[in-house]
Amino acid sequence: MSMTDLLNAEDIKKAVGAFTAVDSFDHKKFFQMVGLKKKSPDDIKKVFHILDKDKSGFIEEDELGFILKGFSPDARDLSVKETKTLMAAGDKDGDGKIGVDEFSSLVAES
Ligand SMILES: [Ca+2]
Repeated sequence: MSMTDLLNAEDIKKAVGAFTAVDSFDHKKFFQMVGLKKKSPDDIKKVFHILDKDKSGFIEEDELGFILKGFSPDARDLSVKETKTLMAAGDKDGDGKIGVDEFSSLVAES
């Protein structure tokens, strides 16, 4: 399963292209633009598992920094500031990583 099996390649390109400037990343707009918000709960979980590169069941801070690359290999890394902001938005229980339910909530809120 790859990201383009789940999301439209053109939408991914546009969404990644909208946040090329450092510290411009807005996860709410990004999840809308990339088409994730419209997807079924199952598909959102599939996207989570793609972003969980080491298959730990969580998106840890280092994986979160590479979240854009998970959508498009040539995308930039998030800055430390963007990564921390996104972690703070997604990590509801404060354990320092994002689980599948937290990710689904984060998308639903966007
Ligand atoms: Ca992980």
